[in-house]
Amino acid sequence: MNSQTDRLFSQPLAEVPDFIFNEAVVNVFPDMIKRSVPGYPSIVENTGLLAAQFAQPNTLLYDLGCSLGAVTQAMRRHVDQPNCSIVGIDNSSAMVKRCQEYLSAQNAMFQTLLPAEIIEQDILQVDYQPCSFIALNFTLQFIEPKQRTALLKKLRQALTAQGALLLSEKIKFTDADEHQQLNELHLAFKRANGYSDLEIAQKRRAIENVMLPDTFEVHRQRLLDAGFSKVYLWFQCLNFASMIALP
Ligand code: GEK
Repeated sequence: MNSQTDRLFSQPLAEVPDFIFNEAVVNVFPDMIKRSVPGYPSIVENTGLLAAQFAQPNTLLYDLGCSLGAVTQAMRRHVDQPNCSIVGIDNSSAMVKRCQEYLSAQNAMFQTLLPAEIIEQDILQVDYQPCSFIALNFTLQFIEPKQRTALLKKLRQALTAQGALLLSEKIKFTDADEHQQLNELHLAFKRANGYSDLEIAQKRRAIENVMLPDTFEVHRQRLLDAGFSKVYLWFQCLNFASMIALP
């Protein structure tokens, strides 16, 4: 269960295939996401606090695209409401298997934790149950753009009145200079974390067809179109942002 250093793109590849969340990625995932996503540890930890504020008794909390369950683990530690439990969902079987192992390890470390179940499923196919908190932490960007509004509408319908949806994403910018400068800073962040220019270029090629970011304005409007009434940006670090949407 030891996590390894991400060297997946360190050797020149004749052809770079599209990125998939397979076992090789699972083995390096905690290292990869920390070295690639500015602000990731702060977002995860604060998601636990946000979930604690919005969680209602007798409801579910969802962690959609849960990967190895970092957000699920933070929510389990912070949320303290009667008859609440967490459902983490991911469509990568390798992620789900490792996530379940991580949660068992967490069970052994803490005495009181919210119950959590991890399910292998496409988040577009889920029959969502009444829930008070939904985390989409860097997952919507992997959903086909034309499916995004329908998914958010479904989530909005499942959300209870006092609940909230958290959406974290890599973001684009309408202003070309702002876009370029924040992307340059992101490259600097990756270099400072030990990624070579080759690794950065090959990863970019692998991800460009599967991860499709939007601007904050597009996210905001889409959330409003899906029936949310308010959208707040609560965190931004370079070109990565997290927002809260209220019913
Ligand atoms: C974290 N939230 O550590 N259905 C279910 N899962 C999906 C789907 C789908 N349609 N599409 C992609 N995924 C995590 C990080 S990672 C972000 C999320 C990243 C899953 C995919 O298998 C992967 O585990 C996750 O969404 C995206 O807080 O790697 O940049």
